[in-house]
Amino acid sequence: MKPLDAHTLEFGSLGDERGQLISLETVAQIPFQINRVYFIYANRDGVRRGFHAHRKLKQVAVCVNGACKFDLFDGVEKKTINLDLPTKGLYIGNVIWREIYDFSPNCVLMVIASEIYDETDYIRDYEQFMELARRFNS
Ligand code: T46
Repeated sequence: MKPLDAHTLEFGSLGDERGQLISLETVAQIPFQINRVYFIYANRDGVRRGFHAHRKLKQVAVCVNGACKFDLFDGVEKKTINLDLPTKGLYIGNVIWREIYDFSPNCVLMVIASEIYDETDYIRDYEQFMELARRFNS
């Protein structure tokens, strides 16, 4: 059985007397070629997002401001990750169901992606996800 393909990453901050700066580069900090970046912010109170997996896409999520939580499930193993620091990233491999919740009012969630946007890469149907996950993750 494969372990759940998601883990946290620790980013070094280049701080000086003026403040902090974090640089994220392909390979050095991000374990794939970066092809897209998007931001999620101004979420309504109590909202949950995600509810899908990806066939091919790999991503790194970072709360550059505020905090939120990720529930991850590969069809066998579950993990909950609390993102609450700009120095903490979450790498998520493919065929992993994700739900994102507990967004703080000031949360800005930056997501770095390995591919450009492609709706056909999404598995939004839970039964379809479970069927693929059984083959892919066990
Ligand atoms: C993920 C979690 C963490 C685009 O047109 N381009 C894009 O790059 C993205 C990410 C989305 N969209 C469109 C698709 C929908 O019409 O924006 C709308 C909202 O996207 P979605 O409902 O997929 O948002 P979330 O927050 O449920 O999921 C997003 C990402 O889509 C997903 O890959 O892992 O954030």
